[in-house]
Amino acid sequence: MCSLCCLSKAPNLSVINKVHAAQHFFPLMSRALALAACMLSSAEAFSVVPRAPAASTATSSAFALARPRQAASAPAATARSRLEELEMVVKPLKIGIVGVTGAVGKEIIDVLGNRKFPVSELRLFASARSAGQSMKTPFGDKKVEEFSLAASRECDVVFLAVSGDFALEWVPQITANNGPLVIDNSSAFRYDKDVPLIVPEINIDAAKKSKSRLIANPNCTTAIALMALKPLHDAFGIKRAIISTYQAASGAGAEGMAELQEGSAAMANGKEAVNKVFAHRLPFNLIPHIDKFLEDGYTKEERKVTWETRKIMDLPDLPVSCTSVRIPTLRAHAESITIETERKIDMALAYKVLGNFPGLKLTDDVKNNVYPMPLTASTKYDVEVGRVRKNDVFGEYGLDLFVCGDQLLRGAALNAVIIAEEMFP
Ligand code: 2RA
Repeated sequence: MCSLCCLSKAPNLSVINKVHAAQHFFPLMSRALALAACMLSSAEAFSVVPRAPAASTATSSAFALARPRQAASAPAATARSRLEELEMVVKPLKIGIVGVTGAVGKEIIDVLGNRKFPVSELRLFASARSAGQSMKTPFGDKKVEEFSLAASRECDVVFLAVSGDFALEWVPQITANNGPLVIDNSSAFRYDKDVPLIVPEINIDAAKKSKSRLIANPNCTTAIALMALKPLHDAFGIKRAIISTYQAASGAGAEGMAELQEGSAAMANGKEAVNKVFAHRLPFNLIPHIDKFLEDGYTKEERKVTWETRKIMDLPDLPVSCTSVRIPTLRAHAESITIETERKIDMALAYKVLGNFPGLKLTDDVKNNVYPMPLTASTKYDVEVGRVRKNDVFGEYGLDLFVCGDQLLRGAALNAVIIAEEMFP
């Protein structure tokens, strides 16, 4: 039986996960085509199939909701009418990206192309300095425009990959009077109670229920950690978490990456490395300092992990302590995580829920030296999780694990694009 047929009949996968899986087997397949294939290869794919309870709350994905629920029990529709339904589901959108010359902006363009996002028009916005430049995109060569409110409001979705100050100034004006949906990568509005803060596989429902025209994309470190913590919380209940991070230069943008690359090249040639972006030289070093220090001794980066974990997981009192460290890797963050749990750990269940969670790849075969690493997680959509073991301090009620995810993808562009996919079925 072909992979797609197997997928379409998989009993405990929702359609969104079948689509995820189909795209995993056939990376160049567009999301629409993957959905069509899953739909056409089995009438069962139309039903809202209950998933393993611990795997995800993403059963109400856009595609799941977009499909007619009654189709599950209705007589099988013809292939033609299913394709017609599909065309209704995937409506091309006018997309604007602000900050296209930065590392995240460029990734958003690529992710839209790779995922065959239905784009009717792509507008690339940047500062006056970059306006007029031509950029090659999967949607053809495009000219960069200077950002303007009027032009951004002509879009259906606007991705912001710029500073928090820019977001504070412009988001209220872009979204005013039912303006475009804005997906903001900055931290400006993340802690506003009326603004959904979303990792789509975890809490897309919060965005769907919200009236807000703004959705905040989380801090990269938080998004990567939560891809593993959510299924573990559903299975065992997380009581507290301690996280130590190993964060790549890309967290400081294209300038941070350039400083690492140029500094490493300089040192390899016996010269000094210059540091302007980072507080100290990054090559052959690590720096336990990301973002500014707060009164309590934590850095703001570390507190973002605490605040955002609580909001996304809807666990307002969860104790989370984080130490954030910048290391000389280019674009994947790694994190060592210890959790204490409410319920006894069952290792088989832990592996099962981690292995089933969409967007997470169980990478844990220590006999063969397989574990998450920046080397293997970079440029990948999935977050890797491994080194999963009971924790000696918390005994039966604790786990240690190691995660690694691409900072520019799950930590920024990919997360933002999946949000848009889910919001515009
Ligand atoms: C960093 N988390 O790694 C930040 C970027 N959002 O610096």
